[in-house]
Amino acid sequence: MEYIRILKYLVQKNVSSVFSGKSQQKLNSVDMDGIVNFLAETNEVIVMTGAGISTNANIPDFRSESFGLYNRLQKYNLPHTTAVFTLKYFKENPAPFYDIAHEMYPVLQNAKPTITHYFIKLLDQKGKLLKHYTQNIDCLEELAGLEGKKTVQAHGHIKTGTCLGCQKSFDFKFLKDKVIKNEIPRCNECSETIKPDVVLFGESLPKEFWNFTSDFSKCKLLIIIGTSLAVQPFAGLAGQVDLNCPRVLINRDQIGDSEMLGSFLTNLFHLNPEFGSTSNTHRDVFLEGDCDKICLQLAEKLGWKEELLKLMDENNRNIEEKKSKI
Ligand code: CNA
Repeated sequence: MEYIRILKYLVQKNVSSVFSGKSQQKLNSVDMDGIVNFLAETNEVIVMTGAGISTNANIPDFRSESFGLYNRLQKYNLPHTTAVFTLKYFKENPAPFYDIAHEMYPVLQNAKPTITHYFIKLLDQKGKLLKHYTQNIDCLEELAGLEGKKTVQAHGHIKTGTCLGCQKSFDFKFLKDKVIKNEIPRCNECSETIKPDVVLFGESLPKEFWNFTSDFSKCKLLIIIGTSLAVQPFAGLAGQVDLNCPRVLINRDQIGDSEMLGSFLTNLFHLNPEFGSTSNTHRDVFLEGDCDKICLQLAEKLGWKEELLKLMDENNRNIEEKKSKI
């Protein structure tokens, strides 16, 4: 282990110095103000998001210490923590997955987009958003008004489900009605289990995801929000931008600091940003804290705060009105 740590340090230092020798700093300052000034002048922004942008909508993420879903899985006596979200285990025993879904569906149904979702929508309104790549399955970006073609839902979504047997498709209402009654949704044709169209571990990602090279090669600023960047291949997208492209992480926790070999390889090939590292200071900025607070701060510094709050207020009122008519 010690050997790997030393090797990792030497290789990182070496690779970083080679890159930093050729690197061109595009930010006036490698901090929030540098990002704000750069963003004011830049279009072709890509935003990568994870479950952290929806925790303020009361939707738990995976890994947060008290609130995260992983913490609630002990009672299922699983072979390993993530088993409930793997295709193999789901096929053998969908009950724990649907037990969690039973708890989560009412939350998902009532959730409203957060300031962060509206900040992404505003980036689009300002003509700055090239694409939003999300791991989230809650579709809150859509509820915030972001057009479908602007988002790549890399891990699928909960809007539909598919029968594992005959592949028949089912809508959200069908699934929700069963899940809320604590039933496992079964196909009305062949009686096989229906799986929501979320990507479980062991499944391939949707084909829109695999067009990432054309987006990421154009990217001028990468904003990563509310994710532990622990899930591949999504996490590797962070390494797909140009070596000089500024990257900002807005997150409650520092990430990418694992001693695992997987992390060693991703760092070696610069797949993951080195936020907070002293060896890669010319382009990576870590803004630590709650993403809604930080997005609001960014909006204020950009002179967009009033617009952001108005957008959120009006849209949330429309959502309420639509729900009251259902
Ligand atoms: P994760 O591994 O749970 O990481 C979430 C990260 O967000 C952590 O680093 C937290 O510290 C951080 N965070 C949490 N709340 C905030 C906040 N308010 N402000 C700033 N940072 C915050 O989740 P990832 O998205 O990285 O993992 C990928 C999984 C989670 C994907 O496969 C998703 O499908 C899955 N997931 C999605 C949802 C959703 O759709 N809302 C919910 C739960 C899990």
